[in-house]
Amino acid sequence: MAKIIGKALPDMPWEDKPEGCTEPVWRYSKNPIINRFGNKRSNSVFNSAVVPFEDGYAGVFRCDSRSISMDLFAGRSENALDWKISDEPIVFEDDCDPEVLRKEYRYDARITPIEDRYYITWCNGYHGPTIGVGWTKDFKTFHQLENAYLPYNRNGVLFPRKINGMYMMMSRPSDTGHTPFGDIYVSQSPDMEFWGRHRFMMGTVPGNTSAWQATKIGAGPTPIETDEGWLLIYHGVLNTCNGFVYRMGVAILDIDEPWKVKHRSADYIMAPWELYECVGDVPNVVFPCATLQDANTGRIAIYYGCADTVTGIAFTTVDELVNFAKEHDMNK
Ligand code: BMA
Repeated sequence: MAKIIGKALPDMPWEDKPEGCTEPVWRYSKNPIINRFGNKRSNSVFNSAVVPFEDGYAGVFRCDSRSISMDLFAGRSENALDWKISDEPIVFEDDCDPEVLRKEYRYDARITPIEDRYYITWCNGYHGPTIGVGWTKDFKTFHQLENAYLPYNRNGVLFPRKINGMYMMMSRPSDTGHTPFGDIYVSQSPDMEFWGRHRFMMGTVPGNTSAWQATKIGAGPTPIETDEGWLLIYHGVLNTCNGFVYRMGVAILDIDEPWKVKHRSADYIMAPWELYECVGDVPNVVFPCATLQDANTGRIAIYYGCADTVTGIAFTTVDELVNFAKEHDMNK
């Protein structure tokens, strides 16, 4: 039995695996949990992050507006299913270089609690996409730090604690457009400002052995610490005659040197099968950005964007994912 190293979260959303289901991940029966109309001006609400906060939950949501501009909005929930999302985008305090606050666009946030702060990373427009970094303690006042990298970069995802005394972040160097390539790297920082010691972690899989991740891959939710290593859920993309298709995969990373991949599944764990994942503003996308997990039971709820339009959740357990990564290991 694999074990989550972390906190108990007995009240997190959960449904047992349906009878007869042989998948490693199963969807919430009432998906999607957030529809297009998550706040006043939203065209779509997806690729968003949530964390346990105080006696409930807090989140940072990607709400694309009716003018199709991308920005981040704070939200709160008692049960992690019904969300109240602010109508006004997050405003960062002016306690940093004004150049950093210059806003072009922001999207696809992750939230990573480290020590007494909730760090937020997102795809931040700065002469092209790069990784924005900020933090909050209360989800009311937000502070922005320096962009982590030069453009162009996407899918910046922090590890939830220092490793060997360093903050560590995954990222996916990219281009200005709908990048037709992309591998995951890990970078280190002593202070959340200067990032270096860049290490290749894992890349696309060319050929015919795991084609769902042949075009590009990117880290998903904050990795989950387990007694088997870091559990990473990520997205993999295949370019088809109808455009990109986004699926989800799982890997287990070395706990001290997380750029070393111990196991990586050749089979996807989840793919766009349901109507709300296949029909929307961008069809055929499941895009995970957060999990909630309970260390006592090993339960995991994955929060994911569906067809770049609505937000869904899906359930699994640490055991399901660890076993799946080992059983379908592409290096076996
Ligand atoms: C990526 C990002 C994601 C989006 C995906 C599919 O490049 O923009 O936010 O979900 O494309 O459109």
